[in-house]
Amino acid sequence: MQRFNVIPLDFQNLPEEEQLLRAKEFLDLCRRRRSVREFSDTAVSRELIETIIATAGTAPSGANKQPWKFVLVDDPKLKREIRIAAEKEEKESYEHRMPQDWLDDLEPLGTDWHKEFLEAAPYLIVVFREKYRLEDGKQKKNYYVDESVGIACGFLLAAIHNAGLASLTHTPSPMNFLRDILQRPANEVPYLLIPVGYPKQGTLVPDIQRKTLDEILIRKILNTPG
Ligand code: IYR
Repeated sequence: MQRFNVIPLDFQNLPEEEQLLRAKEFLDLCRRRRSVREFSDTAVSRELIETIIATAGTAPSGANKQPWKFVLVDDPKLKREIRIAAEKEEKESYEHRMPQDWLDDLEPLGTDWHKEFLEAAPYLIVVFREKYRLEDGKQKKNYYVDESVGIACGFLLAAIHNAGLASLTHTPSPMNFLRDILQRPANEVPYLLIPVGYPKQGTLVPDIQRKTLDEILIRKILNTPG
């Protein structure tokens, strides 16, 4: 295998105050992101949503294989088909498959098997992970596929929020029906379903709290703050 050519790194050295300012602004932005389950029918421009998906595609990935596909759905007929199939699985899950502990953990969030948002949101982004690639009819390996696609979804969610749109990370289970409905090949496995749009006016969200920094950060460092 030939090595890639190398090019100078495009890297911006920022003054420290600006670094901290940007980091704090980004934290503040991310703190205001919430999962939304009620969408208005306000349209989202194609250019905006496609720019956001391009951002997800900038994520790092194992051996740069970029093992992801983003299926963008706005067709009401397809959205309805997805809703019907998702609700069928979710009803079965909520009523028979999910253990009581799980149902108890979801109770405060008020979720159930009804998935109106799958039709209400102007766009659904269905993320697929490519468990292998097909090149000249041969199966080629991808690496760290779950990690890579998870990171790309992180970029995607941040880009959606940054653009002033709302989203939900929805994981109907099992979700293989998405491959059939969206006619994706056997090497692609559905990973996450993300409705995107504007929140319905007056949307209420659960008053949840994020863990504090001291709860999530374990410091093994020599430097004392100064
Ligand atoms: N997939 C189901 C259940 C569900 C599971 C978790 I973990 C959540 O944080 C939220 C919902 C659903 O979408 O309702």
